[in-house]
Amino acid sequence: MGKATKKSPSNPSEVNIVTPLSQTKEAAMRPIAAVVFAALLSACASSPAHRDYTPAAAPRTAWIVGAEGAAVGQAIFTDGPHGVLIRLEFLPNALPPGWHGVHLHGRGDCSDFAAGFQASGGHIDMRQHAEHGLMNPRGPDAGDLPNLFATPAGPFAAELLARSVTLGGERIPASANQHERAPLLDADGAALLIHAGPDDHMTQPIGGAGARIACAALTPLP
Ligand SMILES: [Cu+2]
Repeated sequence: MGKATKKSPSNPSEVNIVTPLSQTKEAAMRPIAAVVFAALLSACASSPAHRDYTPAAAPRTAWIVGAEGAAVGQAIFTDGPHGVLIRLEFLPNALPPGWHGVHLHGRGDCSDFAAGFQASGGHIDMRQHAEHGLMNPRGPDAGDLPNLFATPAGPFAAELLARSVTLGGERIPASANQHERAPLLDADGAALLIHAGPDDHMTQPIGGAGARIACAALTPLP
């Protein structure tokens, strides 16, 4: 702390804070609440994202294929104004118990389960951003997602919002309402990959998440 933080009596915001309230707190809050409420109403009414959003594609469901090539659950992808909502539903014992990294990879191909799902390629937009990691100041990739926790027994499920992608085939440029969104259903599709261990959201290139153990492929409809 240096000279920049030195208190100045001429700072108007500081004067406002120390001025004693001549009215009760409740009475003071009433006009503020009315202004905030009016502002919320007008924001909702004027936001194109709330009023006019047309999904880039209809919702899609894909099997989640495990390392043995059998279905271990399903992934439902729904396009929305702020990203793609992904609901994951797993059968009992679908994954080893514990945390698992989840990413969107650049190719909709889960056919090579015996080879560790290498056909799904790297993370979406790996080359467009400097680094991987949701907690990395120089990241993230569009395909980076929060971790998932697999329970020791019984079915389990999760929902994730992938904010940097669209379920359509065209890239959505950045605008006043949202940042750039990469297409999942471009020519070679995309895949949701689940890794053996957790993603630390920082380490290159995949957060130390380890092997690919499950995969759900999305490909454009013929
Ligand atoms: Cu990955």
